[in-house]
Amino acid sequence: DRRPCVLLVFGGRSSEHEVSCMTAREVLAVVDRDRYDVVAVGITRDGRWHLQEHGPVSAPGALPVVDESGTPVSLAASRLLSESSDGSVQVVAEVDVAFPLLHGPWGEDGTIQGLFEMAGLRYVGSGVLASAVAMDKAVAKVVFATAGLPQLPYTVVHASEWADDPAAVRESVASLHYPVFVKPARAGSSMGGTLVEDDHALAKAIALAQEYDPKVIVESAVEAREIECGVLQEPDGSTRVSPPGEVAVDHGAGHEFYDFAAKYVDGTSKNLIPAPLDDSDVQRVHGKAIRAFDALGCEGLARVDFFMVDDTLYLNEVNTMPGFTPYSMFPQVWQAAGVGYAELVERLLAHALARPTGLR
Ligand code: G1L
Repeated sequence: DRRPCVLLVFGGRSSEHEVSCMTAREVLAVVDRDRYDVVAVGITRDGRWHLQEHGPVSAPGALPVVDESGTPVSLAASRLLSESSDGSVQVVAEVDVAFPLLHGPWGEDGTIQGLFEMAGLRYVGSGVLASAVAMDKAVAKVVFATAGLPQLPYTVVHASEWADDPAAVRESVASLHYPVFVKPARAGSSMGGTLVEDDHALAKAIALAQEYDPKVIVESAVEAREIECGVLQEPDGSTRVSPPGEVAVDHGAGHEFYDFAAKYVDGTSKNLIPAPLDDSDVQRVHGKAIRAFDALGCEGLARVDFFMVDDTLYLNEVNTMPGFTPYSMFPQVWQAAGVGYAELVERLLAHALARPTGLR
């Protein structure tokens, strides 16, 4: 009988359009064509869907983007459709499983999952609720606290509070003790964040974060190791946790973040995999990672990030759409567990195909 048809969706309206395109190239290169048919659809920055017969395109030396010369398509239930200029509609593919390589930083997350739910289509990764909650760090923190997961002290700054009573905001931030880290509550990547040493620099940092999201998080900024681990769900619903990895933070020249090339292109960033931790710490990371995964109701996969201060592990965040090039932390920690990139893609598809549609 026919092979299951995988719909790879990438690009999109987010600031991570090119990252998504780079990731799509890598995934397209490893999907097993003996087991799956594959159709790729790119979403332009303004939201139009185009068939990508040759994958994302790029000029030499430039980052890849969606090929806008591809046939315009739309999704109707599990059918991918194209419309001719005379108005007639063709079925491009009967889709069995969607693989969304997308990420919406303005509260959009969970939206494409909602589209797939309404279409009755299986898809890779977490559902509507877990995707949306994981994207909103302020909401996620409430859920984690209820699950008994330790977190660094933080406060949420709503736009109206900051506008109406900045003195009260300054006071609650001061009670966290400086330095603090100011960041947008919902943002795809590390954009819009500032390390703030004292009260004088707070207003500028909040204004920057508000360019990305009117809801802002201020968090106590302590020197900490950054420990991350991968969670992968088997088709039977059981979960596996990878060896933890460690992000090597450059405390030197104010490089709080890696540069773009190190993170996505050549893998020269200094991740330590596995993280140098003793067995009991690894066990604690694993237990908290599963608790966090379950607290949000994640499905398929997630990367769970921690801060480690002395011996204390604080949950930082859960990423339901982690960086997914072969150089990203999530594929790397699974590589360390003996699960290579192609096998990782295969497992995600197998998990998604084994899942029922509708209420779970
Ligand atoms: F579908 C998965 F597997 F859940 C999934 C979806 C998206 C995994 C990883 C990602 N990541 C990305 O799409 C991105 C990091 C390239 C964002 Cl633009």
